[in-house]
Amino acid sequence: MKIAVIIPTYNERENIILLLDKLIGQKGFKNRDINYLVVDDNSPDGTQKAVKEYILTHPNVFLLTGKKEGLGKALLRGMKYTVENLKAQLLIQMDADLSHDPQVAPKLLEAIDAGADFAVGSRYIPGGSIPQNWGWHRKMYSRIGNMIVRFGLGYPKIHDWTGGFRAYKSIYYHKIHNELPQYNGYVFQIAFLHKSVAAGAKVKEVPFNFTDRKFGHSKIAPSEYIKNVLVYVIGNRIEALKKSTFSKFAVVGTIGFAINTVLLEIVVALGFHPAIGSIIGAECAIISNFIWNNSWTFSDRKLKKEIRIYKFIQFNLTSIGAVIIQTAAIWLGSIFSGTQLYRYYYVIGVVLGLIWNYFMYSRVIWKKIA
Ligand SMILES: Nc1nc2c(ncn2[C@@H]2O[C@H](COP(=O)(O)OP(=O)(O)O)[C@@H](O)[C@H]2O)c(=O)[nH]1
Ligand SMILES: [Mg+2]
Repeated sequence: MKIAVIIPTYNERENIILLLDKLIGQKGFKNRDINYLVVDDNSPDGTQKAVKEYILTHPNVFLLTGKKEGLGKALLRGMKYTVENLKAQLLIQMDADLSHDPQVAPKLLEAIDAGADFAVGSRYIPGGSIPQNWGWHRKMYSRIGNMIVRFGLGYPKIHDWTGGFRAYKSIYYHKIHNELPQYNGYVFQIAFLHKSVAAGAKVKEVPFNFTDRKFGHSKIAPSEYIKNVLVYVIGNRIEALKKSTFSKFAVVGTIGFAINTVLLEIVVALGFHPAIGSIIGAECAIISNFIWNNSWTFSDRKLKKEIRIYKFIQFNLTSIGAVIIQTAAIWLGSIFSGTQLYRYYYVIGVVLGLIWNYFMYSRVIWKKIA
């Protein structure tokens, strides 16, 4: 299998050759078909000159240059090049500053050999660590940021989202690269892992001890870190909610409720009995709910024309069922504690009625056909 190691650099002259030497010398890399790609954003410190000299004696090392547009863009360019030009099926991604232990790189490949699609170098599982000498605020940013992602996105089993020391099958680049150009810095690392997992990647974490760089300095500002992480996680949750069947069901129900109320008022204002207003309002709401749920909430299970009338009758009966549940809640409540608390039981009744409706819609009327 063809493998490529992608190393983004910006002012890493002192580090990059040391790192390449260590990687190429790894026992675990012998007998593997590995190329190395340095993605440098025209570093002013002479990184490119050092790499070009190194390439003269190391034909499996490549250099990709470009203008500085941030780490995310550099990584994407690197992925594109290794996949399209070097035909890599497996990619390793790591920092140039020796923070990512070269001895762990072969272990990432072993995790893939053992069945994972995406091996994540992790500082936050037993055997891994962050540097002792990091200031408390940097430690806190990193820990809290990763916690927010873990629990906010709902993947508690993945502990390190921002480390950026990883190996993955290039198929995930093909699947998700179109969704990535808007992300940068740490958020790029989060988005890449998150979208890969959402695309079905099986993840295995491999512990490693993150060491502070000896040469040069960090380019990624931690100040915006928590804010950017929160924006990603919250944005993602809102997107998921928008797509969820239940929230669409709630929107349709609210529209139905508004139709019901407005029609009741209009019919009464025209001089008719409120009971007539109620019947007209309720039936129009039911029709609206049926149409919207069929064409939007459950659009993936749209009803065929020939059964629509039959399903509409079923839908009406279901709605009567909700009215019965709501009335029964108020009636039973008033037997236990008198009629003063009717509003309280009304709310309970409405909630039970909603659960009933949602259950009937999703399991009976718009039942999934396996
Ligand atoms: N090509 C490129 N590499 C970058 C850029 N920003 C950071 N890097 C590289 O990405 C890796 C991680 O950056 P670093 O500044 O060490 O971040 P930190 O370890 O989170 O403090 C290093 O190898 C950097 O040289 C960039 O804009 N372009
Ligand atoms: Mg670093």
